[in-house]
Amino acid sequence: SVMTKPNVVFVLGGPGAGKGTQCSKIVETYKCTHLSAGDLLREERCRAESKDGQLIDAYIKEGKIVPVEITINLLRKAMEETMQKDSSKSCFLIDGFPRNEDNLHGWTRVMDGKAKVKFVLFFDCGTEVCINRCLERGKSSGRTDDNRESLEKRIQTYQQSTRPIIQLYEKQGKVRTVDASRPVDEVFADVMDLLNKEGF
Ligand code: UP5
Ligand code: MG
Repeated sequence: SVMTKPNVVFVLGGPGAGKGTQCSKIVETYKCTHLSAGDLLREERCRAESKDGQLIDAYIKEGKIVPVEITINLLRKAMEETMQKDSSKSCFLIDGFPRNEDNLHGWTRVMDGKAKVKFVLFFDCGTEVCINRCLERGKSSGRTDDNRESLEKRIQTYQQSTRPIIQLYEKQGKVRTVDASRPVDEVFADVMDLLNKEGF
């Protein structure tokens, strides 16, 4: 059967900006599938047979961006599986990707012509708020990168590598920004307005 080309929204923003939280809420209301690149990498790290496990582990702790060959294959597989199970699920929220030029090149190489990137949903949130949210979550998350040392590196990587990607999309008129420093429900109200305007 002919599969329709899925629509993709890249969901970006600093560590703790609320990407995961907002994506969970979006899928409750809209026919979209949430794929968090970070979650996929953390799952892959845990798979006993994964040869990439140690590498992923080290990169995440250091707040560095995992080589795209690994990430793009996880994303592609997850998208294919979703579409095989339910062909009506033709909208993907890709959370936390692309984070740098390497990610963007990998996406273009593997997914160009196979999916349509509609826009970047950018959760704009100050550094202090981001850090405090992650430290708070770190009390119970078990995430190896929710500590001050890793967080400084995550923030630095975000500023140096991910912001330029957002700027690149901005120049193409493809960024939709939401002020993510407010309470969850206020942020989500803006998200809904925006998605409705985009015809979701
Ligand atoms: N919270 C959320 N919204 C709130 C609000 N409005 N008000 C108050 N509190 C709010 O939220 C974080 C915390 O804040 C939660 O406790 C939440 O309740 C609260 P969350 O929704 O989880 O924010 P999110 O933006 O998803 O934060 P996350 O920590 O997941 O962002 P990161 O971008 O840092 O993490 P990610 O999982 O995407 O990546 C982790 C690492 O994986 C990267 O550092 C990198 O090493 C690696 N990675 C790659 O190498 N490549 C990739 O493509 C992706 C990841
Ligand atoms: Mg997340």
